[in-house]
Amino acid sequence: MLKLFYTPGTCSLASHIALEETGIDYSAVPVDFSKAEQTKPDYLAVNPKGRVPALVTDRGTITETPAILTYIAQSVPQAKLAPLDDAFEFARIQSFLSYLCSTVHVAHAHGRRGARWADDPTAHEAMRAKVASNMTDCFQLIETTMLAGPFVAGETYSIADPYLFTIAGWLEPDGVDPARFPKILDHRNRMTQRPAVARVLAVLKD
Ligand SMILES: N[C@@H](CCC(=O)N[C@@H](CS)C(=O)NCC(=O)O)C(=O)O
Repeated sequence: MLKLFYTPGTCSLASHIALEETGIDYSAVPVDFSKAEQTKPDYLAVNPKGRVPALVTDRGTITETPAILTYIAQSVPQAKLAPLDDAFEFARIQSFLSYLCSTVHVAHAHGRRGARWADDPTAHEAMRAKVASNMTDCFQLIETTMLAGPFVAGETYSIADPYLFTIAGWLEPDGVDPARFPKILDHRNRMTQRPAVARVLAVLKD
């Protein structure tokens, strides 16, 4: 059985929702950041990167959200979470996942995790000060050129949707008013109406 290591409020939400959408049996194990569990030997034995998510399979552990999402879509093809038999459309989904992972998530992380990139507290402050404008630029691009609507790939729901939903949830904490992005707001509302999303959010509240 697949086992997902997750932390509420983090990017692990995307993988959590995708697993729930498949309907397969899986277990979800919380990693408590308030106790720095991600840095402790027990968790580092699961994921030496010290980050969530990590997905433990019977063949080993997968890290990195795009890889986990793709693995879920390919392992449970009947859930139809990606256009597996269309190389071009699948590449477009992968392109979207990569953008969220390598650009948008990193822009967000500059607000809280500046110590990854600099030791100087004034540099941390300078990084924090850029988060709202960087996130605005990223979401403007998504709104106008990447989100077909109503879902990322158009009418068909895919693994790109829980990932967008997850990262769009960081707009307000990053000081960006989501009202300037009507398609992204509509996407967020549609997502919260999905039973799988509601079930995961209920688990995270407990
Ligand atoms: N590129 C990784 C990023 C994983 C990541 O940075 N996760 C954050 C939560 S969103 C984390 O575990 N942070 C813990 C820390 O920095 O100590 C992915 O997409 O899965």
